[in-house]
Amino acid sequence: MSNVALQMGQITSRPEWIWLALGTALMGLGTLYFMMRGMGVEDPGAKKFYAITTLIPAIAFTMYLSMLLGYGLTMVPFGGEEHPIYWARYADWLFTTPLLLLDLALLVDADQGTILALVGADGIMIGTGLIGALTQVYQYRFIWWAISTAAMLYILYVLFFGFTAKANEMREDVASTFMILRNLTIILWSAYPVVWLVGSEGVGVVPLSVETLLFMILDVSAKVGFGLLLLRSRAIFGDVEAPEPSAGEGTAATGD
Ligand SMILES: *C/C=C(C)/C=C/C=C(C)/C=C/C1=C(C)CCCC1(C)C
Repeated sequence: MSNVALQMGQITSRPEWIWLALGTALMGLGTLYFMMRGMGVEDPGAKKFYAITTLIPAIAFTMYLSMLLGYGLTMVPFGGEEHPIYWARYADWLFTTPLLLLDLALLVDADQGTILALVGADGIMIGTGLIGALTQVYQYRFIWWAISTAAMLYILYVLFFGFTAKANEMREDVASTFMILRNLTIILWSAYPVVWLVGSEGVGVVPLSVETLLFMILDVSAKVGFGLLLLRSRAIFGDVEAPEPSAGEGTAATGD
């Protein structure tokens, strides 16, 4: 058997490979779709949203591929056993979660101090999550989980209070798009610590294949689903585009 064939055999010998393959495909398709949609966009504000929102599934695509091919996987001993841990998730999340927050921040025109605080808390959330995933003393894994969850609660608090207050001062379409994306983010992000806790990183009552499916659904919804809702909204265009003149007879009589 050739080397390549041997490696292919290893991929399908991991039952979760199918969900990693599906995740890779959906992230790839999402990236291509956002790229194609963004090609004709001229508005500088909208271009910014397109660039950020396309980058998110693009990064996830590379990390899903690395997990599928077995590179993003390592074995960690804890509780007297070796456990398969997909570390590449954290490399993905370290970059994609701040970009998602940046999308929301740009939408409500958040100040730089708030953005810095959010991105900092986000780095702590993902960094301590990774340390927890790689920690070998079983009980200590849950200390890191708790710190990571505290950082997440801070982020969701800022979205729920600070950002919402800002959104209410914005144009109607911006405020309503923000509310939808805010709720989606709060619901989806809150599920991550739960999946981690019940999955192979935590107490392990949910098998790795099911955990991989759950993370894939969350990742695709929080990135591609989020992007679809954001990029098809008029909220990403600046004020100049907001009043849509109803072309036709009505205006002709006024003479201007
Ligand atoms: C596209 C990927 C997204 C939106 C990922 C979000 C990930 C989280 C909100 C992860 C949070 C975690 C905790 C709060 C505690 C346990 C460790 C993590 C990293 C799973």
